[in-house]
Amino acid sequence: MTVKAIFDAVINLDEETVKNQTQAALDAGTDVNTILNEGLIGAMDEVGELFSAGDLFVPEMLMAAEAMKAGLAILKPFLAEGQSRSKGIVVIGTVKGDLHDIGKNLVSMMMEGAGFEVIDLGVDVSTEDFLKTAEEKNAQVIALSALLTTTMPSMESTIKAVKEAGLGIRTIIGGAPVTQTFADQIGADGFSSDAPGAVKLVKQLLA
Ligand code: B1M
Repeated sequence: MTVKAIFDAVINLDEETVKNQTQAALDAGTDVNTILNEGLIGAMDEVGELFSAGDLFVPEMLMAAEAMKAGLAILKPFLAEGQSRSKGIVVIGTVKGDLHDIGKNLVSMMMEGAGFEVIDLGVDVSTEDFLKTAEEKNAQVIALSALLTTTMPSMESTIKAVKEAGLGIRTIIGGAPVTQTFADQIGADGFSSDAPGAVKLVKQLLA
């Protein structure tokens, strides 16, 4: 049993081994933050790099994310507040009128894997719900996903409302039809074409 075994099991998409090794590491008294940062989060960073390099594809990335989440579920009771500080709070959702959630879920999982607290509002999320939740939870970032050209305007209205609220909340957008040009046009703070890129973007915005 080593933290490396947890890391390797995530890379190998082996959810059962991730669960067993995470439990074994806890039983052996390994520090929770070491398991989290060097085992689970470290592996997801590596998965992101492999994806960006074209050495790993979306299905594998989803499986790795599921394996990581299984380990995270075991650690959760031990991650007492204040012990393992979140890197930031992100409110995420698929915009109003849009029911596609596979890519958004991937972004959400990768962000959790990277150590952010993610509040996932699901699909068909209104501007009001994004803003209200971000305000209530003191989120630093609102992350918007859209898969339909017809729902992209919803991103613009949400970003406009966020700016008007003047709370300093940053916005990032993504989804198959979304481009950097569109992000610039509507005043988003960032755009990424994929989930690992969205994680990098949030890390940069909150650095
Ligand atoms: Co729909 N659909 N769909 N669909 N669907 C598309 C998007 C479409 C391109 C298919 C096509 O015509 N070729 C087309 C949109 C055309 C357009 O607007 N230009 C389309 C359509 C038309 C529709 C309906 C209108 C069909 C109908 O009913 N007539 C309808 C709309 C329903 C609605 O939302 N109101 C509809 C419904 C559905 C299903 C429910 C059947 C299903 C969704 C199931 C679900 O999500 N739970 C579905 C699916 C599966 C697709 C396709 C085939 C696959 C989408 C997907 O999950 N890809 C899609 C065609 C396609 O994209 N090839 C299509 C895998 C996923 C991992 O990728 O979501 O792109 P993706 O996420 C990527 C990046 O985009 C990025 O990261 C991920 C990779 O790392 N990303 C972000 C995503 N969000 C991000 C946020 C970020 C950063 C990056 O920061 C915040």
